[in-house]
Amino acid sequence: MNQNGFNLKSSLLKEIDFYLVTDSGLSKNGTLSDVREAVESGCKIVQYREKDKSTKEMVEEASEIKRICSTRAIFLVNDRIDVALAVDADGVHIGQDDMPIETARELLGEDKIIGLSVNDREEAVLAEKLGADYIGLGPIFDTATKKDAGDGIGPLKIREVKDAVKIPVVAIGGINKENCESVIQNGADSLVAISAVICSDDVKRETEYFIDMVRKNKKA
Ligand code: 3NM
Repeated sequence: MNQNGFNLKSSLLKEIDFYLVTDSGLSKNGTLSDVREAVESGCKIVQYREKDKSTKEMVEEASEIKRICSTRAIFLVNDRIDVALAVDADGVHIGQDDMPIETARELLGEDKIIGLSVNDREEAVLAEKLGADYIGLGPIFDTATKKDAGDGIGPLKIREVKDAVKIPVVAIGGINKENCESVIQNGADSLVAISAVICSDDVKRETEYFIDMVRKNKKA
């Protein structure tokens, strides 16, 4: 996944439909089961987001997730560049208050993927300038999953951001089956729906639903 540099990276990212982010605190069936089911359903990108485990546990779990993703899905680690390096993940996803993206790039090298969370057009333009490979834009709707996410910006803001950058825009925050079409119709390349997928009994079914919905609405 990572030896062919930027062009492959950006073309892979453009093919992403549904993006899985893990959360062991919310998961009904466990993080490894969520990853397995989502990847088997065709999910092409997985972000390991873990706030409650020790570094040792994280390295062990990340290493297993990498094995599950293998050549089937891009595997990123949220925030923890040390964990990403330890297991040779495909990259990281970082927030505005995490390590500066320039430092993350120095540590990870040019061929790894770095995604950055942004809240508006200004942050998105800066993220692209600083070398982010994609942006996570959110929260689109109010969400209880991330306590400090702030108020939803609304789907119309997606178009504004999409028109300002060339890198893929992944929408996140409060996205569910009822509101997801508006997210893609307003220009998002991909979406994350954490609770809507991993709190369900059937992660496979929910993943397939979101993948189909994104594909249909991108074609429309
Ligand atoms: N980041 P759910 S919102 C992890 O706005 C995360 O950057 C956000 O969870 C951001 O799909 C969020 O359950 C939580 O609402 C998304």
